[in-house]
Amino acid sequence: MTEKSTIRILVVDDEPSALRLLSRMLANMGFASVIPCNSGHAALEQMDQADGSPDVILLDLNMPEMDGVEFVRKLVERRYTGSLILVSGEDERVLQATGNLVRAQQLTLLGSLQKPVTPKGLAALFGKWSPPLQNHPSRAAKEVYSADELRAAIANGELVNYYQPKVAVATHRVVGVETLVRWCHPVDGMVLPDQFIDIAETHGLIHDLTRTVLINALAQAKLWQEAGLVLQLGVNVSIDNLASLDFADFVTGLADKTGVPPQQVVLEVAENCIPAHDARVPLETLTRLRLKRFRLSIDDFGTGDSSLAQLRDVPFDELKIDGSFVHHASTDEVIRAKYDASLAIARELGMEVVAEGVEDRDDWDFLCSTECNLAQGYFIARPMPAADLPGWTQAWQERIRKEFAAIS
Ligand code: G
Ligand code: G
Ligand code: MN
Repeated sequence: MTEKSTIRILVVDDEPSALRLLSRMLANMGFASVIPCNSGHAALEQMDQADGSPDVILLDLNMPEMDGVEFVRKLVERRYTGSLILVSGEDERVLQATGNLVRAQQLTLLGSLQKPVTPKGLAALFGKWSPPLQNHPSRAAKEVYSADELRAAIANGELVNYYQPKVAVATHRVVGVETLVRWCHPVDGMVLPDQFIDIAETHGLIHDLTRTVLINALAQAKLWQEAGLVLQLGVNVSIDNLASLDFADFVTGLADKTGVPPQQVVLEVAENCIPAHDARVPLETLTRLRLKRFRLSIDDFGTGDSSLAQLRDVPFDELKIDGSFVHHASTDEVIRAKYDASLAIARELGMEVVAEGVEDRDDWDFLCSTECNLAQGYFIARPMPAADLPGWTQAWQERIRKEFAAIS
């Protein structure tokens, strides 16, 4: 957990009384680093000279010289990566319209508050805040790793699996996890997969990588099983894995040896990796795995350009709607249309549906109003080390009781 005392907050409001009130409220909530600014210019000056940009900015929309919308544009120009809370005396629709503008710029909006701001409203929005780099605290900039470094890392056991829970929308039960690999680098700390999966794919290391991930994941599933936690286990596979003639035998042999039933293993294939009609080996691999009762899942659905024919060629069990068609679906018509279309395709082909990227309560409530089966995303849990899962599962039960009282 990040200490409240280390979160840097900038409050921007032209009214001295509002500025004082907000600052005092934040101080009472335990935030120690709060900087008041009486104009957009003052805030930008503060950001330019201070060491490190703020984590959260509370922004009043109605200011005489630089208004809130203009200030947001300056934040984009400065590549601000922190979060934003909008504050205004304007009506709900103005706040909502500005919120849409903010999100369209890919800024993180914790929410909007109408004046007069209450401590409760403020606390609710800060409850949504999480450090953007939580999973890789020690690394700021991207670095490029060589194939040799990665090869050594795989051989030295530096790859560790994180697991992100998937829960049933109707019952709230935890039904499974998705395995997400990380490189526990001795110097750089936790390195995320987007910094090494490509390298593995282009340098022929993806076979060793996926095998390592699978071996660790199945061993873990077995341990959970023995502890009474029966979970579906999702594992991401690359097209290169599918194109390898011995992959199906490897996976089958491993499940057999570990004692994890194939029905419990979900192999996730990104939509843009779904084999074409004439890709004989990948299609063979997927069909053989399905015959052995492994579950097949289409990942990141909506981001690729697969045809209906391609989707029909492979007996997929599950379709994961990409997070970009889930988050904000309740308020954005375009997102919602893509979500609905994805859901309809999955239903047409008899697949279970997983919504990815469920980030907040609005997303969750929206899913509950649709026929979606499973949900995954930061609102439920971030990817976590295996050791945290039993504790998280207990905490989730508790949360269900408190937050979703209507359903048990
Ligand atoms: O966890 P995030 O955790 O940042 O994952 C980023 C991307 O890396 C996702 O697209 C995910 O599918 C991919 N990824 C994570 N783990 C693996 C893995 O074990 N194998 C492959 N091929 N991709 C993975
Ligand atoms: O591509 P794939 O769906 O396998 O990868 C999942 C990726 O999405 C991982 O990087 C994971 O950390 C990330 N992720 C999981 N939940 C959320 C979420 O709620 N919001 C966002 N933005 N990313 C998420
Ligand atoms: Mn995935």
